[in-house]
Amino acid sequence: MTDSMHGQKHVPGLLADIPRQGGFGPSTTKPWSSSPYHHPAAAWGAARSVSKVLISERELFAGTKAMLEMNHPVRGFDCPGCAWPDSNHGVKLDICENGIKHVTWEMTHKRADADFFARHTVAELSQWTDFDLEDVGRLTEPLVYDASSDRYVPISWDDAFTMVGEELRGLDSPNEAAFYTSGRLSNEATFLYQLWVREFGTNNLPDCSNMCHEASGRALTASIATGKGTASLDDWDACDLLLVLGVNAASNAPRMLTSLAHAVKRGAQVVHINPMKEVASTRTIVPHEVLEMAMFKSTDTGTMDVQVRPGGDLALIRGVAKAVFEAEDAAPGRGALDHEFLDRFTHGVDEYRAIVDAATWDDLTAQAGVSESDIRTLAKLYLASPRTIISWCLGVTQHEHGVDTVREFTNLLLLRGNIGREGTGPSPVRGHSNVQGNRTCGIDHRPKEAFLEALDAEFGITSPREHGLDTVKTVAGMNDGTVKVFVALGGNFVLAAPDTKFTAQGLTRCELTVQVSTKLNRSHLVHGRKALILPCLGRTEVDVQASGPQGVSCEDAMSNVQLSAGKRKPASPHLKSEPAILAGMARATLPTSATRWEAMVDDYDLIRDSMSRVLPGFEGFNDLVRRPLGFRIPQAARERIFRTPSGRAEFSHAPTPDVIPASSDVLVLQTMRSHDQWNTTIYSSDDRYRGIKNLRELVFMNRSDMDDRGLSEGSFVDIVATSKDGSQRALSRYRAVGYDLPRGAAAGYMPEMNALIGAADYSVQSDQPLMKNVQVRVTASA
Ligand SMILES: Nc1nc2c(c(=O)[nH]1)N[C@H]1C(S)=C(S)[C@@H](COP(=O)(O)OP(=O)(O)OC[C@H]3O[C@@H](n4cnc5c(=O)[nH]c(N)nc54)[C@H](O)[C@@H]3O)O[C@H]1N2
Ligand SMILES: Nc1nc2c(c(=O)[nH]1)N[C@H]1C(S)=C(S)[C@@H](COP(=O)(O)OP(=O)(O)OC[C@H]3O[C@@H](n4cnc5c(=O)[nH]c(N)nc54)[C@H](O)[C@@H]3O)O[C@H]1N2
Ligand SMILES: [Mo]
Repeated sequence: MTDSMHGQKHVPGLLADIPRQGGFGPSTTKPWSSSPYHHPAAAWGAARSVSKVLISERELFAGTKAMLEMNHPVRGFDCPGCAWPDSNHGVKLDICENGIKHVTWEMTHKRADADFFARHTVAELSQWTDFDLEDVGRLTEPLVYDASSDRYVPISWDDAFTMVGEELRGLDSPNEAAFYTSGRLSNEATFLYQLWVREFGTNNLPDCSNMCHEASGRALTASIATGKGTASLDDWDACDLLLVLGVNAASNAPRMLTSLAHAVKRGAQVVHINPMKEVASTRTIVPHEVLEMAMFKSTDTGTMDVQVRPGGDLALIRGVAKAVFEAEDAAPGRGALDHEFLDRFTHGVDEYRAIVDAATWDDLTAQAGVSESDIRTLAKLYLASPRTIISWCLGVTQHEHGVDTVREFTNLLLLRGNIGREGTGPSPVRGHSNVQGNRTCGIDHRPKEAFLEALDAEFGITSPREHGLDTVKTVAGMNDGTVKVFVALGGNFVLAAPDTKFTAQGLTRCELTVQVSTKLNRSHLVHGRKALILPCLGRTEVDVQASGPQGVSCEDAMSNVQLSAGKRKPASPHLKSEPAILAGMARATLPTSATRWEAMVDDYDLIRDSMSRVLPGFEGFNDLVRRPLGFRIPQAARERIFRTPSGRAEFSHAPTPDVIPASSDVLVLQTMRSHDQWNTTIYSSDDRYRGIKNLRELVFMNRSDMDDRGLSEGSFVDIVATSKDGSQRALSRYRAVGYDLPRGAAAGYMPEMNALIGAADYSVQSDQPLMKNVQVRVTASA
């Protein structure tokens, strides 16, 4: 490795670059192993894995009870595990392994209390793995960093709020502060958060969506004037063809397995498009079908697998469109295209057709990495299907051409009128349990004028109009000194963002960092000159305010909004709810504000009243949200009303991108989650469905690519990534593991591999970091 290697200097707070087994997860000296997984997804392995977590947390009974409360309409709380909707046919026990792990993790009996922080300096904690940090347990009281002892020490809530207020009011401009949201914040807390930030005077609201589905939002807004999917769970139950692209459903949206299995059972076609063959594309034991589980009966969850080249999805879908146009030419007006829909509701199909015609099969197959005959098979399925849904996740969005790709999905759907009709539509799989609700309720660094006008009218304020900073620009701003205060509502920014050392360096340059969190994590150790940790209630806990116990709401990936009320006793009597913490910081920042911060916290109904007047579709919010199954936010596009500038659904006309690396020794590395992790929270160093035990520092490769480099299974390798700006970043002594991946593709785990992604490596279409498109060279370690 060369001296020009980027960012080799160690940043305080980060784990030093010493080789260890287990990555940021629990360190282990047990032998690692890799062997193919041959069982259906979910199944008994899931049950065993759940009981391991429950037992290790000594929460078997409480955990089971909480599971039963989870996702119950009205009485229950919303599962914080993912954004997949609950069954809308009454309550089924559609619980999943990873939801249970997630909830148990929050309910732990362990505590990170003041005694703990008195015993350990920050320098010492920095040497712990991220697993060990979170494993200390729930935070119990507000803490402030004390530089003289290098420790976090207790501070009163009032003093903490005062510190935030004084620091913010002392800035030369409100734009010198940035306010991050991780997608777990409730709608009510979100609304207060953005209100505080805009009343203060900035739109600097970076969020985890900037790393997740920014591309989907931008693409769908441009095409059909809604930032969200239009399909509902009923549509999933009615469709004839499901195209599922770039998602590891068995690990990251396990309740989707139920929908996939039901679809296959009733004869629908389910096509999985992914460079990796994930277990969700084969079989599952439907999580809630106890009888099936007892009989070891599994159900197919896929009917076809397409192993696309990384980033090749646009070319693949364009190939399908090409075959659709060919079918139309072969039998004009016989139903290949939905002419009536195209004429009445869309704009730009002729230009689209011209682009598709001009694309050659040679080019499309090379870019997609899929043969013409496979693409034609896919097209046959599409032409034979009266109702089609296209669903996708990060394998599509975290690429350079994410926006164009999602727009291409919409193009394909439009050709056959697969929008605004039962059993059809685009259907992105969202990540965090309320990431979609956060956007709906105002977390947006590029807010729409109509929203700001309504907000200003409700509160008598003047919101700033200038667009704010997203995640990537916030990190740059911290580094160049233009962002001086960083507030995070949840999340683990330093590990979630790309270019770990650059992000860490940025955080340490801040005047003040404020982390509102439930558990200790790396972002508390990589802190500003002043730093606060403000501990909040978790989703499972009861939230009592002056008017009594409060509920909050969340929006799932299919626009359903439901009330969520925790039942458990809070982990500590000193915790505050997120709305209360936000109101406290807001009052301290805006002492003369006319907003009734205190009253809204006393009774969240008042927050919802304001929301009902500001947010379209939320009229009567307090009543709607108390309906047994909540409500679905209306979407014009579902009714075939497209509020684009032309008033029609817009075809996009993007060129076919070149996604083949210029140099043949470059691999396209994607950074993804293992089965046993939740973003930056790593439960164990296993990845069950990919057959991995006790290992996270690995790179999955095609076996021929390994042979070419003289690597055998488990060989130590160095991975060197070259950024868009030419700078290089490296990880050394990772293990090469053979996997069923196309040649030229590689995969490994986030957040460890964020060290490879440069600050310049974001999509110019979506501003999303290129987390699935890291250009690397892999060589045997010296
Ligand atoms: N248990 C659990 N659940 C979670 C999370 C978690 O960490 N743990 N995280 C939540 C969050 S915030 C999110 S955003 C979601 C993330 O859910 P996923 O999108 O499933 O997340 P990843 O693990 O990044 O997996 C990316 C998938 O895309 C595929 N892929 C990579 N490149 C390409 C490509 O070019 N084309 C195609 N077609 N596929 C590709 C990969 O092989 C992999 O299957 O899950 C949410 N749910
Ligand atoms: N290389 C690479 N990097 C990625 C990705 C990738 O695929 N590859 N994915 C990106 C994506 S999609 C996302 S969404 C981000 C995730 O980024 P983040 O949302 O920033 O990270 P999380 O790991 O979900 O946050 C975990 C922390 O949240 C806190 N927390 C948990 N529950 C609560 C709660 O109820 N309230 C509050 N206030 N705090 C709570 C705990 O302290 C916990 O340590 O990572 C991104 N980073
Ligand atoms: Mo996400």
